[in-house]
Amino acid sequence: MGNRRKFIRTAGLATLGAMSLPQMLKGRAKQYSGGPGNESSIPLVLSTWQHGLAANQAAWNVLSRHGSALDAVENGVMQTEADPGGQSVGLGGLPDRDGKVTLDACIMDHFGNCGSVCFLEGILHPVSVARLIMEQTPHVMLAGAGAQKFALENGFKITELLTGKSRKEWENWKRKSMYQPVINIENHDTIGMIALDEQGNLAGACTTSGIAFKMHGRVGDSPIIGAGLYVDGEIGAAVATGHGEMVMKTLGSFLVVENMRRGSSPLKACEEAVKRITEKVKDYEKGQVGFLAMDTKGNYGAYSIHKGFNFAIRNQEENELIDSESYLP
Ligand code: SD4
Repeated sequence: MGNRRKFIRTAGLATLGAMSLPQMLKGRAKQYSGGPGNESSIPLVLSTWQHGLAANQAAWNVLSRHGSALDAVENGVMQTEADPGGQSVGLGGLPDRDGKVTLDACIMDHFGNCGSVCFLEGILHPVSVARLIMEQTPHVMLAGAGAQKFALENGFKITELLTGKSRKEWENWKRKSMYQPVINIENHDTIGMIALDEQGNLAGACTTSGIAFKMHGRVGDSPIIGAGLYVDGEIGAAVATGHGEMVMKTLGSFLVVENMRRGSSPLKACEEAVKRITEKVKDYEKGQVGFLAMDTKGNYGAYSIHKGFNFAIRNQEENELIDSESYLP
């Protein structure tokens, strides 16, 4: 890794060890300086939202022991899937309007191998099912009952994912039966993670219970390769979070990677993809979308429609939360 390791950073980040994890969780995100020079040392892992701090740490446990980016992103997002406190991912996720927790997830490596599950119920680690589909079937995506059958046949167990807290929130929601998601509140916290290992290989994973109180059967962007996640081992990787329909209409993560292919920095590439949404999607200001990207050299960037999106970075020196730039204040 020697000559690939770079220590140029522009985000002004604190060194690891200066804060405990609980302190970091309480702390406000730093303002991200943006620009093409956001270069980090590698290995490096980035993920969406505050829960990314803990997820990144799980990924770092793999990367720091010379592990692959693919193993790191799976291990990283599994941490979030198993955390009952997060109400947009796995255990404890808010259900759909019928009271069912239905999960979407995908994973992709630097060769372009990918696997995905959608509308999956009762399985704690959809990302691992996605990886198994990638590695052991001729397919990319399995849905619903078929995905669950495949998981059970391969040793996964049924887990009750609806916690008391999420059930109560669903029951309260049903009383009002309003479907007006609150930006950065009700529908955030999908985990999208991208990592670059010391071999210089990229991988990404994305996992979510989707938009709270969605229609039963609704599938968002997160399991759609090119929408919620895209990795091109020669160019870079990107993940999306937020209002999935807007991401799907513009194939957001693929667009971010294609923008990088044409020479945009990760930050600029994310900004251009957000601008595409603002140009093509009606009422875009009613939803939030954030993109997070890195290239093969460890340059990274993030951009969202609304202020409020942040991401976590973990490398040798730091484990920190950073505010993304945004189109709207
Ligand atoms: C979805 N994109 O299902 C997901 C939700 C999300 O942060 O990202 N929340 O539309």
